[in-house]
Amino acid sequence: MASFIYCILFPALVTLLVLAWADQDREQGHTFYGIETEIIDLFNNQGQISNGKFCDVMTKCDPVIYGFIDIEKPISPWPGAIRRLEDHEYIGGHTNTDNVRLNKIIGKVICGGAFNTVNLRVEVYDHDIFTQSDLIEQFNCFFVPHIVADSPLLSTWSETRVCKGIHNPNNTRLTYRWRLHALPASACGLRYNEALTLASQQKPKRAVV
Ligand SMILES: [Ca+2]
Repeated sequence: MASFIYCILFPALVTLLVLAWADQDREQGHTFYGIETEIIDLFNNQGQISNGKFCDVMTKCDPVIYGFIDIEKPISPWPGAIRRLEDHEYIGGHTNTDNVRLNKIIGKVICGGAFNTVNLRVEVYDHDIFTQSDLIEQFNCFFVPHIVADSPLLSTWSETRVCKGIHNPNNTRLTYRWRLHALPASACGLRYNEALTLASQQKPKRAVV
């Protein structure tokens, strides 16, 4: 009898308690999400770097763009939660152009916990062959994700918004949009694209924010 209690009944009770706790956790708004952001257009009409000087003398800029979805320190000054260069996601590199149509999506898996403001941080450099790259602009692209879809397939984009440039805002402009969807707990720890594949194979489950 004792072995039945210890080997079967007790583990079963523990499992039930854990599942009940997990359900309560979801009901309270602590669940798993995928955030997607699309970096749409970069405008730098005057071909300037962050201090107002021109990127290049004879040619247009050579913009190299990086992005990072910051949910840990969204309203902190740069670099916020970016700790290493590798944290940045490479968005694209272009030569001899001031304005760029990007349409590049980057996503992030949120493993439980609550969050409010999100900051898509975007950094743009002018690449030079013989000298160090010059900073064109650092952008804060804030949003509060108030709509969450049950699955990636049901997720819809927000309206297009304009990021805030912090060095040369009268010259530079960047547009973006966002969307948010629920993820299964098993997506936690995966890269965003892996999580997306996993979620698309599962039946949608209602998320609560
Ligand atoms: Ca250049």
